[in-house]
Amino acid sequence: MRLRRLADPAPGAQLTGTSRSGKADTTMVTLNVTGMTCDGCVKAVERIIKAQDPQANVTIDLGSGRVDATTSATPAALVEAIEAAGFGAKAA
Ligand SMILES: [Cu+2]
Repeated sequence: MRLRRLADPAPGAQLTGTSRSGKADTTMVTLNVTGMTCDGCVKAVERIIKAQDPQANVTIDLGSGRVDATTSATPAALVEAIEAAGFGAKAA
């Protein structure tokens, strides 16, 4: 079939493993997280968020409990995951 080639993926199209390369479908999510008492907690919360979205950009302030994440994960998903780890979390 002459037109068959049109359906083939372009060489290198899947190099990054994402089908939306070049289009960051992310939002800025701010959460208030309670129960963080040390840097270990901060790292744990960061890990939890990155488990939801490995591409997430996360900033956490231990003193205020404020968590800013630029991520494709939804606030609800992040709250649920953080609470499952034993912290308190609310969308700010
Ligand atoms: Cu801690």
